[in-house]
Amino acid sequence: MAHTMTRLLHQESAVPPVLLTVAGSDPTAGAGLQADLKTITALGGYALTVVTAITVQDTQRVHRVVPLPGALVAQQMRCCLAELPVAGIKLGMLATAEIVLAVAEILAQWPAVPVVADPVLAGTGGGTLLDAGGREAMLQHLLPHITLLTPNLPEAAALTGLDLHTASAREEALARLGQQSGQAVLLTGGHLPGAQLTDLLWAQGHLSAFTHARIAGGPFHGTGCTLASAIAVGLAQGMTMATAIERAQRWVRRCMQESLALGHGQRLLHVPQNEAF
Ligand code: PXL
Repeated sequence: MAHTMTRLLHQESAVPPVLLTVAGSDPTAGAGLQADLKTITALGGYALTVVTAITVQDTQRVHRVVPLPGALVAQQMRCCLAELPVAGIKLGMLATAEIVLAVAEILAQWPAVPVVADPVLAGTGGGTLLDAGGREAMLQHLLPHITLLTPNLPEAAALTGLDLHTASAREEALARLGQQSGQAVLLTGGHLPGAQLTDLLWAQGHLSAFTHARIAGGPFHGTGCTLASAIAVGLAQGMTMATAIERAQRWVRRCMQESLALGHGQRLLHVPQNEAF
């Protein structure tokens, strides 16, 4: 009887879309692989988690980064992709040029799977999370395989070499990165001052703006990882890019509102309890 019930429950519940996140471990679980796992699960996906690096950090700073060999990252990805029905990939901290190149090679073999990439260069409180060669490798080899790139302002400035203090420079940066990926780029506006913040989407030459009231009380740890993961789940669930972005922004804002000041530094994003998204 109990066995039959279990079987019925399994049959009746829809199979969640499978998301593969490729990211660094953050032991505070505000950002990184742990943030991805929380968001993907909460929004109705099943997360496969490929580790790229171990970071040692608290809420104040990154103390140490130990990247894994590129071949080991590639082997984890290949093993998951060969067996499991991956409907979306999220890329976070890739740590080294070697890992970036290994990941790019695998993405080239799975062109039908949408890829959302957060070009993680540094921690919220400092600390280098991608080596100098990695940046160049990302531009040349990774971007062509990416469906949506989600840089924040410092990341877009570092990737383009542009000073992004004016709106026209920001649009120029978006167009440059967009043309290199050929698909879409979302430039997040949280680093700009003001009571309102605007995320700008470049998609096949068209710009659109998403404006929200700023949530006070930061700094927050994990906003970039949480946003990119949430968008990846939405795309895997069949949402349009704009709908996936809007749902992800609502999700990040709720996680910011629920964030916890557990240490002495940044607030850790936290999953709202018992809410449907
Ligand atoms: O928020 C960017 C980020 C991504 N991934 C890992 C991190 C951080 C920030 O500290 O530690 C593993």
